[in-house]
Amino acid sequence: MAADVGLIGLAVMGQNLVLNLADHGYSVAVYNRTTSTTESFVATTTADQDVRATTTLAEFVDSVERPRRVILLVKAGPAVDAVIEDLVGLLDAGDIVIDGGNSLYTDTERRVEGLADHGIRFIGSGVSGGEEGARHGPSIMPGGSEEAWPHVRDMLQAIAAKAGPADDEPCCDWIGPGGSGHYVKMIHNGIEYGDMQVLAEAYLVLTAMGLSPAAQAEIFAEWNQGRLQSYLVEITSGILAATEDGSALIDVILDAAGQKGTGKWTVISAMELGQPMMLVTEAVGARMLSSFVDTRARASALLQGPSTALDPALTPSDVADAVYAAKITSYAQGFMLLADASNSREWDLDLASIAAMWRAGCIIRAAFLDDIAHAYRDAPLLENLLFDHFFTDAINGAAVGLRKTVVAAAAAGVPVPAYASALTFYDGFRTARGSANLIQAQRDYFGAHTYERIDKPRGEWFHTDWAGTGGTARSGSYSA
Ligand code: 2AM
Repeated sequence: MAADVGLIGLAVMGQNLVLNLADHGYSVAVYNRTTSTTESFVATTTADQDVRATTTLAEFVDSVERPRRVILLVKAGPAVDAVIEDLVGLLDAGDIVIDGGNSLYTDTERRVEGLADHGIRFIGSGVSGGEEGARHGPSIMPGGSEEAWPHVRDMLQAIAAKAGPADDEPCCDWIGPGGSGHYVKMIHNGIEYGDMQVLAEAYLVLTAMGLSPAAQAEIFAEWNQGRLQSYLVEITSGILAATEDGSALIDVILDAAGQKGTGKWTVISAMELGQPMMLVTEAVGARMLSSFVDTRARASALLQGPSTALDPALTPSDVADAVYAAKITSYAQGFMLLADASNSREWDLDLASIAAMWRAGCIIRAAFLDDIAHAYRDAPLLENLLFDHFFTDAINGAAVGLRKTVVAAAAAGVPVPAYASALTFYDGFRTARGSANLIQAQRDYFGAHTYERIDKPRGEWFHTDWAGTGGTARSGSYSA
């Protein structure tokens, strides 16, 4: 009998997804470019895991039941196109290809259209949760060819993480057309950059308070019991508790952060859409600055900061508020971007469902995502997360500690870009009349870009001959 599903690409994510599928009763045909990997992997599976090795793509395709369901977990980029090109001639119309790798959403968009020309239904699915998630239940974000969804729904929901009060709500649902599945995964990763930076700043401020990594591990463990409960807070506690030869391991790790680009792509998309995803932008920038290790060492000898110590009135509870307020701000920004992307690309994203899918399995999983899911379930067209009454109250409360933390950190010269950015966004957002009137006047002064007036209807544009030397010509204008 043919296998229920096929999977190509047996690196660690692929292997773990195969085992997850097999544990849920699916028979899986597997193929990998390097055959020895296929053979050694299949040799490790158990008798009750129905995993079948194939050594050529033709044999692989022949061994999967029709309409075929073929999952790709090959290296994102040209490798995905290469495998698709080889597959196209072997598959039949109606077959389904699911790319579960970290593809860029614009590539997915192109592949959905390209394969539709061959009658092949293509799904680009974000899969989050790392190796452990892939093995025991990731968050799965499928998008693309919607008529394929009924054929893969049960399978993907079976292997996904489960959330909710009874742990029976799969963290996998249909995202939308085109590249929307991979787009939502990209935003997940961008938000993850923000969450990590927010916690790294807590570590820096608590360190400036004189708290040892071991003491901080306890604080993070305590935070993990309340509103900050999340996978990243939990592992941060474990990281700060870890020792090597009796000393904190964190103290010997080089402070130069790596990145694979999903944070950067999130920021690029936000810029393109004109959305102020400021906290994640700072998080990406902070990683970039961290990589200049030698230059920073030279700068530390040249550039002076304040000699003031951190304000002793600042407490770990203020820092907890800073973490919470910064997180709320970052998610408000992330959901602004998702809402805009949904509108401009006509994806019709269900924001409540996306928040619900991130409750378990993925790296940003957190109790707090339940609150976001509630907010958008109560009001699908919510203009902004901060307008939901729960979050309005939450940020009004936590902004006090955030402000205290930013002030204390700035006075002592401790860099907290994510907190400062969150506070700036918060203050800017709640300022009904800001300073852009001056920007508009400057633009009109040097470039005759015109301005609107508060005493006239929106859309009426005025120009002033500021220096008394200009003509009456006006420049064309656009709004970002
Ligand atoms: P490999 O074991 O033969 O290298 C992650 O790199 C996965 O993608 C691996 O399973 C790898 O196969 C596969 N991969 C990378 N580039 C590929 C390509 N051009 N064609 C097919 N598979 C590829």
